[in-house]
Amino acid sequence: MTDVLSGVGRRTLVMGILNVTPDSFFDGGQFFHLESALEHARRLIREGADIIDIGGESSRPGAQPVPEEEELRRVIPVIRALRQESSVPISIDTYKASVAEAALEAGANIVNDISALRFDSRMVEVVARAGVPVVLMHMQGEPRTMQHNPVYADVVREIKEFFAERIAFARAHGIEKILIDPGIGFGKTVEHNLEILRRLGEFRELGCPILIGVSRKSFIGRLCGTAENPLPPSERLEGTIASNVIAVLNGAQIVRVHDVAAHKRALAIVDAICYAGREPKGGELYGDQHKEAPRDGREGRSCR
Ligand code: 7PJ
Repeated sequence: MTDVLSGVGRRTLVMGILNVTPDSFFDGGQFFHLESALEHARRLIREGADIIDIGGESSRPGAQPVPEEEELRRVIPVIRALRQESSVPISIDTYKASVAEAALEAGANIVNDISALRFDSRMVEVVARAGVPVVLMHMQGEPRTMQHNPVYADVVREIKEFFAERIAFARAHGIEKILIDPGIGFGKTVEHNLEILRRLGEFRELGCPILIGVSRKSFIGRLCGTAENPLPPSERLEGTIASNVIAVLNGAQIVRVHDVAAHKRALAIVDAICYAGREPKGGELYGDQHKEAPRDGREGRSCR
């Protein structure tokens, strides 16, 4: 397979979420069994997903860790079966090196690590050896406790410093294809999430493609409802699209979503406006990462 992310910088890529967990907050575990997981994957592909992100451990706030054998039992059969019938790029959403390794062996093409290679010391070697792209996501704390009073002096500055260190670490171990993700909802208040989306352009200075995951997250429920009575996840599509449009305007190149069809339509418009007649620039394609970094991280896309 050629570079699975060759579209980056030419249009916005859509990563479709496939949760293979009994406790996933939105799909409520309905895709836990192999056949229903595959059916959902097929639907995401039909709707135009550029990447399928498969995860076997819920990382929603307060979630308990899943034992390695259970995570393997959930995701590996799905990856193997999906790879049999489709060449769609598959990313594995895990922070466990053994799960990433087995997933890559079963046909996955990208490692999406919410811990940015920190939780499992072997992960960096697994990714480096496979030569695949990695998503480095920022999180303050750990899923079980991360929403207990997260504090930052300057949320964007601190996440940028975190990325600078993590990118250097990954490169020092021979990883070349690096995506960054500020980790919306992972140890962040509603205000932190909003500030990250507002100032997302500042992350472009780091020279790595930016991935964003806002899909149906709780800040949308709170803003569309109230803190005491948030809009439920099933009602958060419009807020999700609004957030993703802003993220793309501010430099996100990949959006991680539950609702692929709706985003393909919305992004057809956004991309027609923002990507028109535009060649990929530095920081948007691998290999160009050190060339022509935007001088002012606050500047928007070409449409501004
Ligand atoms: C994210 C993720 C995210 C990346 C989850 C959920 C919680 N991976 N895995 N970015 N979120 N890279 O989908 O609500 O935001 S699990």
